[in-house]
Amino acid sequence: MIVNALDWLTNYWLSANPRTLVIPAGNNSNIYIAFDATNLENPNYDAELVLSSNDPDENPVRVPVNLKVAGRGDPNADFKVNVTDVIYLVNYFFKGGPAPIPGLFAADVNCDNLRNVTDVIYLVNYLFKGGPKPGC
Ligand SMILES: [Ca+2]
Ligand SMILES: [Ca+2]
Repeated sequence: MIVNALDWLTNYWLSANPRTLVIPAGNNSNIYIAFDATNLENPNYDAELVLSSNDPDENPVRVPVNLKVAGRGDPNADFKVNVTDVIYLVNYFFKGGPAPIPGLFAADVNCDNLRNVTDVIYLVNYLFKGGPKPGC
């Protein structure tokens, strides 16, 4: 019988269910890992899942975890903010193009809870005129 426990530093964006389980020898079980990017503004989040057990050969097992968040100003979700995002927003606002991939919040570049041409201007100012970066 192996007793496993999954643990990590406190990360509100990463969760596991169950966090502790008992697996009889010769069997297996699933642990469901969930990522939640709600209210995350930074592009990268790192953590390490640590699987502890009573197995003397494999204790603990460490699994690096990385979450990339496509945020405001990155409507095409390529994790870069550049002129292609300006084009994406112009297409979305004025030409019936696809909605921002990460969600509609990505089009609200200036965080005023509106999605319109001022967001395009804000993004152009950031990219080409040293304006403030997208985000709240
Ligand atoms: Ca982008
Ligand atoms: Ca806005």
